[in-house]
Amino acid sequence: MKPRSKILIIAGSDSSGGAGIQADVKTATCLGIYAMTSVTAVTIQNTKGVKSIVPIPPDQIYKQIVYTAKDIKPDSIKIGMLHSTKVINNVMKSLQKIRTKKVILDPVMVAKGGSKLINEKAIKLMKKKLLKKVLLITPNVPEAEILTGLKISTKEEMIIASKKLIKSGAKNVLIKGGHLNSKKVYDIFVNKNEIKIFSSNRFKTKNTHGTGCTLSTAITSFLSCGKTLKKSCELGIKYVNSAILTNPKIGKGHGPINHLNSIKLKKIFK
Ligand code: PXL
Repeated sequence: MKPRSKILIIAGSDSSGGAGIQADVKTATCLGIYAMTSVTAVTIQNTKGVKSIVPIPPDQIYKQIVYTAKDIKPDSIKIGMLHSTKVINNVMKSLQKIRTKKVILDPVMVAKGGSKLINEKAIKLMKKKLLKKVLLITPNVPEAEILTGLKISTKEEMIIASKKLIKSGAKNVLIKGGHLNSKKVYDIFVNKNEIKIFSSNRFKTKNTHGTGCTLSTAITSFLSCGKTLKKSCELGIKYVNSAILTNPKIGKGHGPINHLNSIKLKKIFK
């Protein structure tokens, strides 16, 4: 096949390959999409945790975005790890310049092992400005709690938090329920006009590293080839569920999921 469309990914690198930009490029590729990147930070990590984080200078992040998009216009954009206010400001400036409407923000805050991937001031700026400039935000429950100041322990409280985010200026919100203790996993999609609850089976595994990155990029990918936002969320959730179910069980800690679940290899390459 040939690429169906083109996306730009603005995110941090995960040396272990399971999350961050590596997960994003794999996801887009396995869904038939051409992926461009702007790297915001380089992390040193394996499945057991993050060892260090080296930030990329904010003006370099800006230039990666603007110079790349000037040549190849992205159909949609995914934003992941943004660790400082300077990075957020540069990303906002670049988005204004390249004028792509379909922008998805995964408000990445903490890695699986507990390492912080964003500072406090940056969270405030994200809430105040960036949140309002994107088409969709995809927080997990702990991130939604920080963004709203609310405690979330049930599906109903997820809906209340989503509505609060809409009130504070978000256009569309998908809160991911994987962190709750419920038997099923509920992901809640909310905008001004509707509430849609996606219900999935919960798989018992510790290998869920990179699920958030993968979901937001899968949604960005489906959106880039013309599907509606709600359909893109539904298909993105399906792709992640299938990737968790078939996870390759590699690494000694929280292992990666299986991005290849959508792919069939031609016989001549086997
Ligand atoms: O899953 C959040 C995330 C995002 N971006 C990078 C990461 C992680 C988690 O480890 O390393 C670069």
